[in-house]
Amino acid sequence: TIQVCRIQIKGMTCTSCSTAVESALKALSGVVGAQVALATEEAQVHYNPNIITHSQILEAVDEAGFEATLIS
Ligand code: 9UX
Repeated sequence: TIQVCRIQIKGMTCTSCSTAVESALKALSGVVGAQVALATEEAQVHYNPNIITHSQILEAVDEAGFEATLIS
């Protein structure tokens, strides 16, 4: 079953930042969809929990250069 998690992302200042984070998320194996909202500093990620954990999702955002915290 596909699950959805919400992530708070700090450090994004422009649309290129949010696009870069969104691309990094979508490139992850196990992630089936991702929307990053610059204004609210939030991302919503649809993922297959059998393939990827939310810690790995947070790690990918950190590696893209931003600070990620799990909301739900
Ligand atoms: Mo533009 Mo966003 O350099 O960091 S990508 S501000």
